[in-house]
Amino acid sequence: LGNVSADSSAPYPSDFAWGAATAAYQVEGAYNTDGRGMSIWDTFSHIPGKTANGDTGDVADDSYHRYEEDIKLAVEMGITHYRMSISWPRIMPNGKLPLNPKGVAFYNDVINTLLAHNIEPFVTLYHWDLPQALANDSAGQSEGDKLFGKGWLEASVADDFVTYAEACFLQFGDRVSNWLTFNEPLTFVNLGYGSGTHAPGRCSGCSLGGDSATEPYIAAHNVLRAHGKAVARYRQLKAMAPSMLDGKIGITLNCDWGEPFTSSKDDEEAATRFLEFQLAWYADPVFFGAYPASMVAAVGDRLPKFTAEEAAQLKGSWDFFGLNHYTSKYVKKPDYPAPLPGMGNSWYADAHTTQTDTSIDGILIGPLGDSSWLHVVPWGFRKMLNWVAERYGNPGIYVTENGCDVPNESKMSLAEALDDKFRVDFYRGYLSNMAEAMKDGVKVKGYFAWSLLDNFEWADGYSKRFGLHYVDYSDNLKRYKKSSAKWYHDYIRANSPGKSHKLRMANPNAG
Ligand code: GBH
Repeated sequence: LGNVSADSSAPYPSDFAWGAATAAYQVEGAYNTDGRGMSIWDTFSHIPGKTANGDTGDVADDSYHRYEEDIKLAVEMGITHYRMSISWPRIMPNGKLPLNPKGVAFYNDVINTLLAHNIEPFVTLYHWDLPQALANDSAGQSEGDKLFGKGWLEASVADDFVTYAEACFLQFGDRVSNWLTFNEPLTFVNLGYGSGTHAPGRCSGCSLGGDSATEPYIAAHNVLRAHGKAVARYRQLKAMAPSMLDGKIGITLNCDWGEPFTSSKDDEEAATRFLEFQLAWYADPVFFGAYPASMVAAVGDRLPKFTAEEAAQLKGSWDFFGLNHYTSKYVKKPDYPAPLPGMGNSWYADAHTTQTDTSIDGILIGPLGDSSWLHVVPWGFRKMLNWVAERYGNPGIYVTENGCDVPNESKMSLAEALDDKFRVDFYRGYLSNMAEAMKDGVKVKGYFAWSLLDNFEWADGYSKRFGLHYVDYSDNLKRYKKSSAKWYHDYIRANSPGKSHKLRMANPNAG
């Protein structure tokens, strides 16, 4: 594996959060156990043709029943923090009150088990599994409307989300110090309402209905409204019960780094637009209370407007910046005027950029993982972190996801897959660039590897593996340590001057 030594001048503070991440629908399985309701991902993954090999999250890693074993893997790896998500329909089968006591009990068990092992839960409220029942509430005309309702297109879903968030704060908030409202709205909005490749499968021309010119902007708008309201509610509750709730809250946003294809002004502006259309679309409202000017100009009337009250609520609705980052692209200005000819309006056309994987000299930006979108570009991570720090006034940043899949891993023998040198190189490169960014002055407070273990990779089903641990889907879901898990363990140990993060107490009486 090569030598793992402390990144000597890496200024990891003693309370740095070293973690790994998962998400409920990707690992839990037990989709109809103990009163769990259906989510739009259950419905979507059961439609033939929507996922690779027709895979679903019905069983996934069965972490619902095997969470103790998974936490043991986390303990053995030496992480201080575990990022997990709560399944909304597991604790609210109808998307609304009342709560499902068995669902609540499950998350109490997970949280208490983590704390009993000195691992802090870092909890995402929404990692894409909208309760199907809410969708049904608003059923409309098209095939997709009937199946899914309007989901995030419906303004009232923001209020349902706040009810759900409040229930989580009250049930688990005495033991959870860090909350994330949403995971990657860019991804579930663009793929769910722009390209139709994720639930609820909508786009212009999609059989389930949709309108890629308007719906992504409407869905994003409602997600942002929901975020603003949920953060306001958390702060209200915190003020009322400071001894019970004294945590921090934020949102986690994903962004690929955009490196200008040439040093021309056109390409530099295109690269900035590329970053603004991904990250600033969400982060500007959260930090500044307004959409980026480039989007206001390009999207025009199709971009909804915040009321003065909403803008004020959104502005400052963060205690830290949550960032998911995987890869980088070269970006250039297309040689046609916006929008893309023949494509009509869409987020892609509005952004008016072209992405390429090869430089002007014909050199690949970085080795390709198993997924066609994932090139390994460690230096892009350092630039990405610096860009966030500069634009948003150097906030504390948690890198809430970073990781890769390995070319052909799913086709390898078990022994070959466990020897994942490619992934070790990925982490070595990205972590050393994160350390460089910290030396540049970026305030990184924590880092979460995606993922603790192989899991249901959305539309790619089980055909892509991002885990530090291997899950044998052909042999009773047995877990194995990959080389990368051992390497990460050694890296954490070499770079932890001493754990000093504040731990809450497990509460055996909760629930
Ligand atoms: C994350 O998304 C998710 O949060 C996590 O659940 C997931 O398991 C993990 O990454 C690994 O994928 O197929 O060309 O339409 C990462 C950001 C954005 C990467 C959407 C893939 C799809 C490109 N993702 N992108 S494409």
